[in-house]
Amino acid sequence: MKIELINLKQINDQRGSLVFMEEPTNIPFKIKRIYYIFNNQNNKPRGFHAHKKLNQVAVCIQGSCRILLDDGNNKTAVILDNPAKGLFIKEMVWREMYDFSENCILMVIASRVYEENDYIRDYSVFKDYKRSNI
Ligand code: T46
Repeated sequence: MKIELINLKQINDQRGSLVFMEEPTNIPFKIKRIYYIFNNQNNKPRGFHAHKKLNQVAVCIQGSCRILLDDGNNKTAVILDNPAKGLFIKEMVWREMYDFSENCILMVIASRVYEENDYIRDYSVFKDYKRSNI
């Protein structure tokens, strides 16, 4: 599937670097929530779900990890290892995160508040949703 990476502007000066995320400049939805994933234990993978309505941008602000995206037909994996690169993860895309570096901090910008009933955590249910929405 097509991977959409967002190049976030990195502003460097003699003090260091700064990256900003702002709607609509570089985030394509109204930002409702921010969370981050860190302290990964024993390289345990995460994710293994899709969202019915949630759109997100994931940025590895420290270290690196891989994210596999699956639209129901095709799977593509991408490495996130740059704090100025955002991965746009649209609704109804299955995601798996793995290969976390020890220092990885994965920050996620989300279009909706947390809603457990927006998650599809069963891959066969995800495939059924995809089939019924063609
Ligand atoms: C996603 C990937 C990239 C909350 O209470 N509020 C929140 O905003 C979030 C994100 C999670 N939680 C709770 C729900 C679970 O009890 O935190 C626990 C861990 O969440 P989950 O197992 O869904 O975490 P991941 O890493 O598998 O998935 C997360 C996001 O949940 C998900 O939306 O797309 O990161």
